This record gives sequence, C-alpha cells and structure tokens, in this order.
Amino acid sequence: MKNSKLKKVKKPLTIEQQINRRTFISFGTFTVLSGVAYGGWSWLKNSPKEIRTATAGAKAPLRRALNKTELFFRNFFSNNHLVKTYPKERAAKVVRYNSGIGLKSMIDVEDWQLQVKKQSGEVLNITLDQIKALPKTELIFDFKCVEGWNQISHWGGVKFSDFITHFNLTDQAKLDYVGLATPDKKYYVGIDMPSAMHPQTLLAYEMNDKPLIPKHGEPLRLIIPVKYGIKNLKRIGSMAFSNQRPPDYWAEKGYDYYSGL
Ligand SMILES: Nc1nc2c(c(=O)[nH]1)N[C@H]1C(S)=C(S)[C@@H](COP(=O)(O)O)O[C@H]1N2
Ligand SMILES: [Mo]
Repeated sequence: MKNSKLKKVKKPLTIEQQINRRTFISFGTFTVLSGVAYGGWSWLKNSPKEIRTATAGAKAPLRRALNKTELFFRNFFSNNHLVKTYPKERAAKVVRYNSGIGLKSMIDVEDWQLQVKKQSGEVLNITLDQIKALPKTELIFDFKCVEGWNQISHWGGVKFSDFITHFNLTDQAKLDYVGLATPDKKYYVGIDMPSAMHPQTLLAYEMNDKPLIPKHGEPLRLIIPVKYGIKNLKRIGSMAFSNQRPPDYWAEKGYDYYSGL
C-alpha cells in the first residue's frame, strides 16, 4: 500500500480567534481612514489662502472647489427653469428683517435716482417714476438666507430684463456681470448676467402691495430668487456693467461668489 499523502487540513478558527481577527481588521481600517481624514484636513488647514480678488478669505483649494461647482451648475442654468411660486395668501404679513448694511445714512427718497453706469463710462440717471411706468411684475416665492431661515414673501416691481430693454441697455447685458451698490457704497453685490436676466429677477419697489419701507430697501431693491438673500441688495443706488466680477461684500469675506440656489 502506497503511503497515502497526509492532507494538511486547515483547522477551523475558534470563535475567539475569529473575534480577534475581526477586531484587528476593523481597528486597522479605522486607523487608516482616520489617518486619511486627518491628512486631508491638515492639508486643507495648511493650504494657502486664496489671492484676494473679488473673493477673499477662503483657502485656495476650497475656493477652487466652489468655482468648479459654479461652472457645473451654470451649465444647468436656464431661463426656462422657474423658481417655485406661491399664492398671495401664503406670503408672510410680517416680513423678517435681516441686516441693514448700507441703509444707515439718510437718503431723500424724493430725490433718489438710480445711477446706471455703462461700460463706456456713460451714466444714466433714472427716477423711480420712470421705473414705475414700466409693466409691473409680482412675485411670491420662498426667500432663503444663508443664515438658515426662509420665508415666503411677496414683491412687486419691474423685471430686470424689461428694465434692460426699456432703457436700451441690451448691449450692456451682453457683458458677463452687473454690479449693484447702495448709495453710500457700503453694501455691494456682483451678479452673473444670466441670473440677472432670469425672468423672475426684479427691481422691486413694493412688498405686500405697498411701497418698500426703509428696512426692506426703500425705494428700490433687487429681488433675485435664483440666489441666496445676500445677493438681494436693498436700497440700490447704482448699477454698473462689466466682464470682470464686480466687488461683492460677502464674497470678500469668504462666501461663495455665485451663491446660487
Ligand atoms: N443694503 C443691504 N442689502 C441687503 C443686506 C444688507 O445688509 N444691506 N442683507 C442681505 C441679506 S443677508 C438678506 S438675507 C436680505 C434680507 O432682506 P430683508 O431684510 O428684507 O428680509 O437682504 C440682503 N440685502
Ligand atoms: Mo442673508
């Protein structure tokens, strides 16, 4: 009889050994993943701040990510895509007031004029009556602030795009951006032109069917429902057109320039 080869039989692991093995694997995985997370975090933490342009204050890689996200979302932006609207009854009667940068100085509403600066340097001065003479558009939508609140509110005014057509600014609207500022220049925003020309973007002079009150931006404010509240500048004093990002109050403090919804 041949020597039967003795097959080496693998002894099954005891329960205790199995537990030890799993503990080892989980703990090892945890350690490796923590290392990766810590590495990523400290890389971001030690990365340089962005170079101050229209935006500032954020880490350079974070800003790159925000700008990439903007490009991604801009591809989907469409003037046919409308923000959800609501019936009038749903609009808040007591409208929340957020902040009043650029609203502190006194202005004479009777004397107020909107200063429109063309890229050529030419300036138009437009009165509130001229603006009110245009067709009025109403909008009831859910206003959203980056600070975490939202509220359905009701606005009336002229469509930004109607304003552009009426005042022969069509060539200006071919530029990439429009910048808006309060009369004292203490609050200012930059808006990409597709968002400004969106059919629901308003130069609003009414809230709840009444003229705007000072804290909500008397006599004229921007209502741009495709953006967060920060871009909805109250008390517009001037408007300018350019191909460069106009200065933007919150973007200079680290917030996303685009701030789209
Ligand atoms: N001039 C000016 N406009 C402004 C602001 C501001 O401080 N000053 N705050 C913005 C922010 S962060 C928000 S959420 C909305 C709030 O508008 P409301 O106070 O009419 O609710 O206004 C925006 N427009
Ligand atoms: Mo806000």
